[in-house]
Amino acid sequence: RTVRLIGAPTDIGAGARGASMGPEALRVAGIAEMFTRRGLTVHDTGNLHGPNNPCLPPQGGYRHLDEVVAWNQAVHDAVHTALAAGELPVLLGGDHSLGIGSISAVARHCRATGRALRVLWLDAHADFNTHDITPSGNLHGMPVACLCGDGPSALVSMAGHVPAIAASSLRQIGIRSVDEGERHRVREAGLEVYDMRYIDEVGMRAAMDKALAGLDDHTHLHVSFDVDFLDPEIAPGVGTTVPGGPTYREAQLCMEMIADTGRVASLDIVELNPALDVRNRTAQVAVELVESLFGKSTLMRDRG
Ligand code: DIR
Ligand code: MN
Ligand code: MN
Ligand code: MN
Repeated sequence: RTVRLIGAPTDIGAGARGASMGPEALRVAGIAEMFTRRGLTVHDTGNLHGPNNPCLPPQGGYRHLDEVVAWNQAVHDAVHTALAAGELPVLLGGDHSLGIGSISAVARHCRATGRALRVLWLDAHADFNTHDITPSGNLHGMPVACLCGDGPSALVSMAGHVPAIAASSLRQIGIRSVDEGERHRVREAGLEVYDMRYIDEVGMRAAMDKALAGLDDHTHLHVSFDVDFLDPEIAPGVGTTVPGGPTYREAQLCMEMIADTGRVASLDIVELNPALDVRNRTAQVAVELVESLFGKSTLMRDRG
């Protein structure tokens, strides 16, 4: 299997600057060498190009909408091309608004090949805001809403099908920051959310058993890994830290259980912000966890 690395060096959808340095920090932390160790062939296509960050205030509830559309179009096309070539796309972000282009391309590929799609959204945030309820105007707080059909038409219809994904194909894990208006929308849409309280009460194992239930042999499993999913103690290099996240071992178990399904077919690694990191430690942790996601395990063990 060949992994295609796609760098998208932009922080256009975020509040803090610096996620634009994410792709290179992940390469410096050895992401390509890690995939090679896992027995995969690595095809690093380098970085995509797009508009600079103009650092403007929101207009009509969105900051940098045109620029976010341009970056997402580039990401959509690159991810779709990788899938069509039979490679496994790994998006090196960049902020999480890029999940719109990435996941809409994955969904388009699944529709064309008649496969079911399951999206695992690992994040401290629900990313389900809309222009009328967003506290920030930052589009990295809106990708899930856009994918489910709520948002500006250029983003919502990027892959030619609205909504790009059914809300029922999504599972959110690690959530611990949901804005007031967003909370109501999450409830109304019936999103399946395994928040930190749920993980505290039943444990990561039971939470992941539920999040991974119902996959079949043909399901395309997409993992959208917002690095702020992790507790800031182990992952300080993100723009919007939220305390009370998964520990190293909880996160590793989460990744190991996803790996056990054998269904991972595309991945986003987003929101890594090297400007806020300590000696690239967060990039290193992200690479270690992705190694578990691709099947690194301590012992040989039976499934189940
Ligand atoms: C917040 C922050 N909910 C917003 N969102 C973040 O601005 O919409 N998402 N950081 O990753
Ligand atoms: Mn090439
Ligand atoms: Mn996010
Ligand atoms: Mn987040």
